Amino acid sequence: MLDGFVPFPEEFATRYKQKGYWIDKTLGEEFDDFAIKYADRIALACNGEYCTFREMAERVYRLALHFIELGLRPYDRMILQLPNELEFVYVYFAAVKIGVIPIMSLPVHRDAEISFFAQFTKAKAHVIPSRFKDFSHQAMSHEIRKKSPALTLTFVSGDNVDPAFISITALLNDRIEERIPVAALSSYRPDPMEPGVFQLSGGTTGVPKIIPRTHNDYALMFKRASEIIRLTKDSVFGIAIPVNHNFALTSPGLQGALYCGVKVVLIPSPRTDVVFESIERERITIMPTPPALLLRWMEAPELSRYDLSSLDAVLAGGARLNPEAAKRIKPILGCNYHQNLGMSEGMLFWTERDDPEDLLINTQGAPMFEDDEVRLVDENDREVPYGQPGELLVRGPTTIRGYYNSPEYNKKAFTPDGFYRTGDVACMYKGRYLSVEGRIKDTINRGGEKISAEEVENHILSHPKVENCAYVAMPDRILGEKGCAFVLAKAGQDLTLDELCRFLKDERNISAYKLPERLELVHSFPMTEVGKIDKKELRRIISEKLG
Ligand code: J2J
Repeated sequence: MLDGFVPFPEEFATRYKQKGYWIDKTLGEEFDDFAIKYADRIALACNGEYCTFREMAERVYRLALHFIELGLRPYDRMILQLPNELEFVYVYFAAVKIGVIPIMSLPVHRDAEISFFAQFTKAKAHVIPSRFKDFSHQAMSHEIRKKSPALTLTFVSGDNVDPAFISITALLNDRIEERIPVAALSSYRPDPMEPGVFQLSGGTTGVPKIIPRTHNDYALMFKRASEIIRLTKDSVFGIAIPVNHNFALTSPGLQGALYCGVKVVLIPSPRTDVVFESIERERITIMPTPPALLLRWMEAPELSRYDLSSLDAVLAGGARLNPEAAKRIKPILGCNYHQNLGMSEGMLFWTERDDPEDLLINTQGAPMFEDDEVRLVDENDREVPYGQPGELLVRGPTTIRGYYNSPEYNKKAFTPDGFYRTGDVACMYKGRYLSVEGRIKDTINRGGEKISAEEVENHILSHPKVENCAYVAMPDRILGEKGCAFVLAKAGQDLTLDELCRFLKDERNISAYKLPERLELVHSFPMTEVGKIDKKELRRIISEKLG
């Protein structure tokens, strides 16, 4: 078993298998099945390029053989940082096919995050675009490799590949299967009970937490989600958010769509015009989207210039959808919607199309499985009365039992009997439906992107002019929340937002989405009774200030 992985207890694993949730197939075997079943259909579209399931499989197997030849083996880790492009799909499935565990990082991650993943997981490979939004991932990979002895392979999509790195295009053009038969891949079969994918936690701690998803539970997740949202062979699935994210990859995402033989359109940018143009051209029927993007689409002046009549449903998740916004979806976009409450740790809730209006608008849905266990508890872990708000604790056949290699933190993040403490506050509503009412975890949810306050605070604290700081959410009409830094400067020092952001970006190398969008200089902090900075009060102060 992979060191640092917390397996499901025997008794639960047996039950989940007996009940048919887990079928002991690897994600690679799932891929083999749909690639054969839908061979001649179009699997992928991106920027006007198309490929069939057969072509996709040929490229996936070719890359997998190259990975083996280059020394990658089951359970090796690979940091996968590609954007929404065809190469992402080939690399992802090639990795899971031979049990190499992709770490689903984002193209916007920078040295601070990637170095941590490389060192913490001892990843062997880093997969990057040659250039993305004017940033050189290649220069970054060089720097990271100097600090990360295990990282010895960098794979690059696109052209102008550094000679020290490996070109994915060159691998795809080299017909290795004429030297080594594709059947050889079956010798590299991972155990479906072991982690197949490492997702990343939005996290509440100084460093991101790594979420090990097993082949068994990940496959269960995308299959059931694809039924709930009613994918049919005529659906066309559009992905405009980073495909690396759990929502876009597995809920039901890329994997669930391909499993149903559905064409997946990888949209390179969430920009409104790019998205609308893609919907019109590819006749997209269904799309996952955080509420922030959905609001932008609904308010876009160019909306009426495009034919979006193919849209059948949007999937709204990642942050709370305002009920007023929910009511406007059908009149404005002319389509249905499903709300979902998801988490990379596993459990997923959905509203369904035929749900009564009240549930559809006001709740984030019900769990997917009978064996999904949900508890709402008070601060002493006692269950709250039905209908009252409490912290959401979850356990079930898709929910992890521990973060990778984090035994101490796991004691806090999970109950002794294995429930994951989500940090979300929810109310139970008509049966098993939930509505999210808030959260107790110290994160900022910026349009669906989660930012750990502690992680950013640690970076801010390293600024030479900063004495103390607190990073909190401030309200934003479109994004829901943005980050506001309250800073107590050292005596006689002044600090501007610009100066702070430049430091965080250039010296601390953190991703742009984590940067504060407002700075409040203070002379002291409100404190709680136990002597901690009172963030609740800071959130109140900034909300009031912003009106
Ligand atoms: C309020 N908060 C929500 C919602 C997620 C599908 C969809 C989303 C994610 C995801 C995902 C919310 N209303 N509808 O993994 O598979 C907040 C909660 C939750 C956290 C998880 C998927 N939907 N949230 O967003 O790991 O706070 O996963 O605990 O990024 O997002 O974040 P993440």
